[in-house]
Formats: sequence, C-alpha cells, structure tokens
Amino acid sequence: MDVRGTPAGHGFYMPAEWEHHSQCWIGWPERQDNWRDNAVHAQRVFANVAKAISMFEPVTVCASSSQWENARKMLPRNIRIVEMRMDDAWFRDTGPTFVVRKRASKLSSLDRNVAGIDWNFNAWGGVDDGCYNDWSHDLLVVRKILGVERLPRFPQSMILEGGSIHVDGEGTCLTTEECLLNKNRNPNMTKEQIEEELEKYLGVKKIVWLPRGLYGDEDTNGHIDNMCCFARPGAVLLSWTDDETDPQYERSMEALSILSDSTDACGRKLQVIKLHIPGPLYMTEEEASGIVQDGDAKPRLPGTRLAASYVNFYIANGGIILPQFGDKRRDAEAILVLSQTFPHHTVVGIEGAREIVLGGGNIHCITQQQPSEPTCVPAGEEY
Ligand code: KQY
Repeated sequence: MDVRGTPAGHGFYMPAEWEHHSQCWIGWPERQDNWRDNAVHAQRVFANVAKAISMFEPVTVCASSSQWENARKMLPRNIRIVEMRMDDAWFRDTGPTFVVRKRASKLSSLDRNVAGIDWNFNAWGGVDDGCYNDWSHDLLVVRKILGVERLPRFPQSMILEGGSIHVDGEGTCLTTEECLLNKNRNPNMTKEQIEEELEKYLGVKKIVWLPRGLYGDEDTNGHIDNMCCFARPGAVLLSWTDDETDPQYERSMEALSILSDSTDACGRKLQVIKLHIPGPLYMTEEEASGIVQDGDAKPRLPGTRLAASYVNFYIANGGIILPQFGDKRRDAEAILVLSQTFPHHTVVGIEGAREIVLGGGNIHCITQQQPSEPTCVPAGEEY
C-alpha cells in the first residue's frame, strides 16, 4: 500500500541497525559481467553470509527464476528463498529502507508500525556514469519485498542508496558529500534540500557530512557504509590507515577531524574507533579475466584498487557478520576490534569476502535488515 505524506509525518523513523530485526533480506548474484566465473565464487560467499546471519535471525534470499533451484541447493532449509528478478544483488541499495514507529500519530491512519521507503535509484550514477545501464528490475525490488510482507510503502523521488546513509536511531545520520552531492544523483537539489528530505524520511535531526568515502570506492562514489558507521549512540567506527603514502590516509584524517569536532543529535561528542583497512588489495589478471567484459556493466580492470573495508559489516540480532580478506594481520585485528566494540555480540568472520569486493561492495551492501514491528503506544498515552 502506498502512503501519502512522509515517514516522519506518520511518526516513523529509521532505527539503528543494532535494534531487533524480524529478518534479513539478501539478493542472489548472477550477472556474468560483474561476478567472475559465472558468479560461482560470489554465490558461495553470499551463501556463507546468509548461513551466518541465519544463526541469529531469519533470512530471506531472493533469486531469479533461472537461479532459484541453484540457490535452493546451495542454501539450508531454514533460509527462505523467494523468486525475484533484479539487475544485481545489492539489497542495501535496492531494497527498502525500513522505518518503524513506537508511538501512534493522531494524524496517521496507518495500522502498521513498520514500513519501507522506496527511494529512487539510478544504478549509482545513471547511464554511462553508473554501474550498469538498465536498472528497471532493481526499481521494483522494494515494491516486491513490501508486497510479500504486506507493509506500507513511502515512495520517494530523490535518488538515494541505503549504503549512502547510516543512522544511530536517535536522530543522527552519517553520510558523504562525495555521494549525496554528486551531480550524477540529484543534480537539481541543494545540500539543504537533501538534508530536508533525509529529516522527513529517516526521522533524523542532525546530519554529519564527511567529505569523502573510502579511496577506490568508485562504484558508489564513496558510500558511507565502506567508510564509517555507528557502533552505538555517540561512537563510530572509521576506516583507517597509518600509511601516509596511501591515498586513503588523507581521507581518513579528514574524516577523523570532522567526526572529532562533531556532536550527534543528542549533543554527545562522537567517539571515533579506528578500524584499519586491509591490504591495499588489487584486482588480479585472473580475476578480471573471469568477468564477461562485453556486457551492460562497467568494465572491471586488472590492477584496480579494491574498495575493501571492515566497516562494511552487518549487525544481526546478537551477531556481527564481518568480511575477511585474507590479510591475516588485519583480519584478526578487525575481529578483535569488533569483539571489543560489540561485547554482547558474537563476531563471525566470513572468509573469501574478497569475492564480494570484486563486485564493488561487501556484506553490508548485500544485506537489508527488516526491523521487528514495535508495539505502538497509542497517541496521547505516551509515558
Ligand atoms: O556499497 C554498497 N552499498 C553497494 C555497492 C554496489 C556496487 C555495485 N557494483
């Protein structure tokens, strides 16, 4: 059901990822011009991500009709598989941004307390500048998911991907200028107009802008979910390097200085936890040669710096699902930092996450949490 008005107008806001989920949605990779060797390696890693998350919360995987049987064979029975066509498998960006409300609004006739935002989408930059030129099936993913769940839909004409925003659930949003102010997204909107839409749709009051995302994250134009995320209210994890010769150094330093000078919507000074990036890692000849390069997708070239970051993890109910890249020292360090940062969660490292970064993202980018539906306090009975 399409809703008129904005989520905030109906009393909704986007909860933090650490709030309880009813399930996690994941797409199934198959396009040969993005996933090498007919997507077999990516499918193995996606399946491992789905299995790891399913130890903590229900998982639904969406696969095209031609992949449904293969996905069914590769995934255990406790994972639901729904047939769904899509252009690629990045549900963080093409799935709904779920919002909830805990208090009824007198102005709202909605009888559900969880709903989804359907942002506009142009495959990360539109024809020629984006990742592929036909995203017509991606545009339907939100309606299909909300339809399966019988949840209300808030349509939005502004182009935005879920990986370009992070919230603390207490009124603060983190994002990057490199992505949201990029002329390939909403060229006719000012920063103030974009802020206004974020406030009305995510229910936030304060937006912390980092100038740039992770070095090499050209697919997304610097999504925040590779660079920085909330660990809890008042604390963020930041992709980091101590190597002054690495172009990432300048970006991390710039972000650190802004974050350290920022307060959140509740007036707290932000604590910054550094999370070292792996590598640097580059696409090999062998990897690039396994990708069909004559398709509709942007070419993948050997020697390209991979946008690899441990910040791109997923918070499940009681679990942290963390990419591992085969950099022994940094992989182990990331497990340690995340275990200390989330002492009440079990950290599960996913080996072979390099296969996802070869496609342009990581675990956070391929997942979409659906928050549990709160029991709503009736309007006028707040306590
Ligand atoms: O960072 C993300 N949220 C998604 C990455 C998508 C890359 C498309 N090739």
